[in-house]
This record gives sequence, structure tokens and C-alpha cells, in this order.
Amino acid sequence: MASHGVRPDILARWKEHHLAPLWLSPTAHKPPPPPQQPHLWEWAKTRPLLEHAFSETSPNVVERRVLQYLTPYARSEHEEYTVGAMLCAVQCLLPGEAARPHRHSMGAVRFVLEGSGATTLVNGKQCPMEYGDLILTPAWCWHEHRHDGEAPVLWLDALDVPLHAYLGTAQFQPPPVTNLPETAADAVFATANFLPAETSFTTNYSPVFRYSYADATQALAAAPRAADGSRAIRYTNPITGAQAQPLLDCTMLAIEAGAATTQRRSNASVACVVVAGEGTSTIGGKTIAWREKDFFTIPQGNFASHAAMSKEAHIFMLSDRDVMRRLGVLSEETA
Ligand code: GTQ
Ligand code: FE2
Repeated sequence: MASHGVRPDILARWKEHHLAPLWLSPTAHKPPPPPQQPHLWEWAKTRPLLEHAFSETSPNVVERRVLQYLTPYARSEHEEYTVGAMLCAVQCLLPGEAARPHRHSMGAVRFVLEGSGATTLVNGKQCPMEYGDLILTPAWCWHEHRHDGEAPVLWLDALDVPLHAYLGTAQFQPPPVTNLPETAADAVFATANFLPAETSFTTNYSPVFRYSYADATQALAAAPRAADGSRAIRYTNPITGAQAQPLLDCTMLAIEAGAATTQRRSNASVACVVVAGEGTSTIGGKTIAWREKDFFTIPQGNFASHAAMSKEAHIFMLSDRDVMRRLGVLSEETA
């Protein structure tokens, strides 16, 4: 009865015709597999390895000089993701370099880790890149990167690539730049507080493409303290109040020294960048120690709690929760 009474020759015939019995499925009606464990990429180890990419290639040759953060849990080397529905990476530009414009169906956000003097142009809008700045490049927005500064610039890229790969919706367009939209973004690029009354909005993403770390720090300080002493802000679209960009939810967490944050878990996954301070996170029973610019993951299903050492710490977080929310299956709880 190894195959619940199904004769091997019948199983073989089904297989030949691409049919399979549900009752023999390895996953259907079974408990879910245990959550993936968190993974930490220490900047102190990653940074020297990025140096090799400086000499190995240039954006002239390969479009983007990017090293991807790949999960150790991929089932094959063709499965490229970091955690959940997100693919994260570090991109490097050396002084004088430029990465030509292109656009794609995948949405991306950038979070600046090192250097200054670089600029990302998003649909023609100049977004200066300084430490801790968040820059959006929503789906199908033209974007290019330029660097006229003195030292290498490095930033985190996060894209919704795995979702597009699954859906078969990954599309890419090289230059020349065409159909540069004249959108409401033009009116509100610098400030979203006042708009021409006749402005109409047709996009589902924030017209503000750059969120500076200075502004984020100020907003964090003004945010209410949660019961565990932490403060959190969400990067939002000022027009709608919704998250700044579909599919990639961006937040920043400020953790008080000493007190650990309330344990939370979700069926969404989170990617974290340490922006300031040092501390530890306990994720699914595993404790990792982190410091500035370290990058780590909270795969779905794991309880996570964070604690800062000696002074307040800031963690920038990316979540795929919008995917779950839109599907009506988002689940979030505290311990
Ligand atoms: O900067 O345009 O990490 O298109 C992956 C794909 C960065 C980019 C990535 C991209 C980019
Ligand atoms: Fe791109």
C-alpha cells in the first residue's frame, strides 16, 4: 500500500499524461515546512568582497555592477531570491562611472550604504544619494545612476524580482528613453504639501522618489513610542497615505538601548539593513549580533525580537507584506 493502493502501472500512465493524484502530493493537506532560518551578511565580510567587483567589471560592460544577496535556502541555483518575494543586492559605482538608463516591470528601491555624490535619475528626476537615503524606482520608471563624487558609492537594491519570475511578468526595456511620462510626479517631486488643484493622479506609487535619512530621522524622533520603547515609521505615498511603493513595504525602526522589542511574526518576510548602532536580533530561536551596514533576513513564520546595545539603533526594513495584504492572506501577530 506504499502508494495508497494505486497500481504502479496506473501511476506511470498518469505521469505520462501529466496527471498526479492529490492524495500522493508531498505538500497538499500536510503541515507547512518549518520556517527558513534567518541569514546575516556582515558588512565587514561583504565589503572587501565587493572590492573585487570594482576591478572585475564596470557598468559600461555589464549594465549594473551588482552583487546579489542570495538565500542559502534556494532549491536550485536558478532560484534567485534573498527572502520571500524580494531579491536584494549591493550595487557599486566608482567615481566618474554611470549606469545607463533602462526600465522594467520589476519595481526597485535603493538604500544608500556608503559614499556620496552619486545621483539616480528616476523618470528624469534627480535623486541625490547620501547615506541612509531611500530612492524609489517603481515599475516601468526609467532609471539611471551617475557618480561624479570622489570615492566609491555603494547602495542596497531591493527588487520584487521573485514575484515577477513566478508570474512570468518580468519585462525589460533598454535605452533609448521613450515615453517619459509627464505625471503628477513633476508637480510634487520636491514637496508634496501643496499641489496644483487640477493635478490628477494616475500612478499607484509615490510621486516622491527620494526620502532622505535626515527626514526619516526627524520623523522617527517624532513618532510615538510603542509599549516596548521602540518607534517606527513607514515610508508613505503622501497623496494616498499608503506605502510608498507597491509590493516593497519600507519602514524604519528605532530601538532603545537595553529593551528588546516585542516578539512579532508574520507570514510576510522581511529584509533588514542596520543603519545606525549595534545590537542583536532573536529570530526563530537563533540570535544574531549586528552592527552598522549589516544585512539580515527574517523569513516568514519566525518570531523576531530586536535589542540595541549601548545607544539607540536604527534598522531599515523591507517587507513583502503588501503581496499578502492584496491577496487577503496577511497574518501578523505578537507573542
Ligand atoms: O539599478 O537598475 O540590483 O535593473 C538589479 C536590476 C539593480 C538597477 C539591480 C537593476 C538594477
Ligand atoms: Fe534597473
